[in-house]
Amino acid sequence: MMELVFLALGSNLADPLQQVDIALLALGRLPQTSLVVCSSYYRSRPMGPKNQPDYLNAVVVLKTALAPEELLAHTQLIELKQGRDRQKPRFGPRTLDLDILLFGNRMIVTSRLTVPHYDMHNREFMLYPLEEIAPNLRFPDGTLLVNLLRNIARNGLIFWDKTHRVRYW
Ligand code: A4P
Ligand code: MG
Repeated sequence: MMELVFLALGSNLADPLQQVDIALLALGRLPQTSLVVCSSYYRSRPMGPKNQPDYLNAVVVLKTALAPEELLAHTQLIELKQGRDRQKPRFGPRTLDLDILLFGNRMIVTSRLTVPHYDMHNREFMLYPLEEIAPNLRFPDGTLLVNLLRNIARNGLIFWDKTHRVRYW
């Protein structure tokens, strides 16, 4: 069975634009998986320590027959290949972060995976890109994305640059 997955991308080191472009290519090549759409690229203020660069954030939709933990293994491998250093401090800068936001309508809690993402409802850099590609989105608990967005300020969230807009595959 193919499921729709929403994945968040974040980068604020080593040329974020290139990091995210390369990650999209890698995601498009995953087994039993296809890319459906990617949001615009956004520039966001760092959450956590302020003495780090702005982030490039985006959200993509994948269609996959992989199991959730199989997909996680693949996304972690992509992070590692792109120079991700897991020793760095919590909320610190990173070359590439791939977080699974939603996996179909499933609620998953294992030692390795919590889906929906535990903090997405507080993060403007996840919710606004989501709104761009799935304005009518409803979460597994019934919450509507538009209702979450009412309480979340943009906090300086802007487009990364003029040339990046939604792309469909
Ligand atoms: N894990 C559990 N659930 C999931 C999931 N839904 N998706 C586990 C992905 N992984 C999940 O992740 C730690 C462990 O979480 C994994 O081993 C996996 O089994 P990680 O990627 O190694 O650690 P992390 O992402 O650095 O976690 P941390 O430190 O909690 O960082 P956050 O919460 O992801 O925040 N500011 C802006 N503007 N934009 C950003 O994107 N990102 C962060 C990182 C900080 N500030 C930011 C941004
Ligand atoms: Mg992560």
